[in-house]
Amino acid sequence: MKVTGAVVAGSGAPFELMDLDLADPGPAEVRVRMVACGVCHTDQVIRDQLVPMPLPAVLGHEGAGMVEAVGPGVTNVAPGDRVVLSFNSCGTCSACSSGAPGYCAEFGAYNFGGGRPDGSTSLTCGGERVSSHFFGQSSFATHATVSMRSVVRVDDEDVPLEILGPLGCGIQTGAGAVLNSLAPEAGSSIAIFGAGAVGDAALLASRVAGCTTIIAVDRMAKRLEFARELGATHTVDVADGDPVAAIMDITAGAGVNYALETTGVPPVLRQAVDSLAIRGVAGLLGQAPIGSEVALETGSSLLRGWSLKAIIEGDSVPQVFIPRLIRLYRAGLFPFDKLIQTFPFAEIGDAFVASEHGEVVKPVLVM
Ligand code: CXF
Ligand code: ZN
Repeated sequence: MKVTGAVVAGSGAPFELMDLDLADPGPAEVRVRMVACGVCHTDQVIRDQLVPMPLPAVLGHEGAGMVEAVGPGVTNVAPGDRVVLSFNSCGTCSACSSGAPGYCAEFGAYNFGGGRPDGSTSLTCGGERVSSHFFGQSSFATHATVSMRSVVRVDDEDVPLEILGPLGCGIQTGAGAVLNSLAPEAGSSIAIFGAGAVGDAALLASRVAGCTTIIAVDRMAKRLEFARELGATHTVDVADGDPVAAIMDITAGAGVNYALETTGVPPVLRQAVDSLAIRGVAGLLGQAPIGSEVALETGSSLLRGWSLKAIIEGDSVPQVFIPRLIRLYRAGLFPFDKLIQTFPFAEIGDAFVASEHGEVVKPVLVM
C-alpha cells in the first residue's frame, strides 16, 4: 500500500516526508497504522551515521498505533488492537530464551540492519530500496509492517496512544534500569546523570521504588528545575563545579547507593562510579561512540565493593514491562506524560531541533 514516511536520504540529511510503498504483512508480521511516534536521541545517531545503518531509511522507534492487518501465524494481536511498538529480537537465542530479549544475539540484524533479518525491506520508493524495520519498527511513517514480536497490546482505552510510544524505548530504558536492573531498596539513594527523557524516567521510577534521596545531575538549569518538579530531592548543575564533590556533600560523605549514567559521555561514567557509596551499583545506559574508553580507579575498589552494570532498554521484556508502566501511570504513580510535547508529523524537523536544544524532553510526532 501507499504510505507516507519521513526519509533520511544521506548522512545528516533532513527528514523528508515522501510517498512510499509498504509491503503487506508476511508470516508473523503485523501492519500498524501509526498514531504517534516519539523522538529519541538514537534517531539522531543513525541520521548522522555515528552508528551505521543503510540509507535512505525511515527511522522512528517509539511508535504507537492500531493493528490494521496481520499475516499468517500471528497469535498475539488482531486487527483493531491498540499497540505500542518496541525493539525486535529473534526469540530463540540463549538471551531471548532466558527472558532477556534486549541482549538478543541477533540484536543488530533485527534492529539496525535496515530491513528484516533476512535482508529484505518492507519499504520502497519508485522501486528503489528504503531501509525499514529500524529498531524493529521504522515508525516515522503513517504505517509500518513489523514482526509480531515488536508489538505490545495495550487494552487500556482510557490512555491515549499519543503518549504511549515512548514507553517502547526511552521511558522503558530509564524506568527499567531502576525497577528491573538496579531494584533499589526503599529508603536508598540514587544519583541520575543526565536529566533527559531516560534520566527523567529513571527519576520517576526511583520515586516508585521508594528512594528517599534522588539526585539529578545535568548541565542545563531548565532541565534541573523540571527534575525537581518531577520529584528529585536534590539537583546538581555541573556548571557549578565537580558533581562528585556535590554528591558527597549531599550524602554527608557517604556517596549514593545507586548511580545511573544516561548521557553517553564516557567521563560522566567515571563520575557516576566515583559517586557510589560502599557496595554501590552503577548502571550504564548512555550509548557512547563505539570504541569509547574510560579510566576507572581500581586501587581502592576492593574495599569499596562497587559494581557496574551495562543495561540495554532497562532489561525490559516489553510485553511485560510496558503494561506494568501503564498500570503505574494509571495509578498516578508514574506521570511520564509530563515529559511529552506533541508535534504534527509534518513538523518533524522542528521536533528534532526542540529535542537537540533541550527545549522539549520528549517530542512526540502525531500522524
Ligand atoms: C539504544 C541505544 C543504542 C543501543 C541499542 C539501544 N536505545 C535506543 O534508543
Ligand atoms: Zn530510543
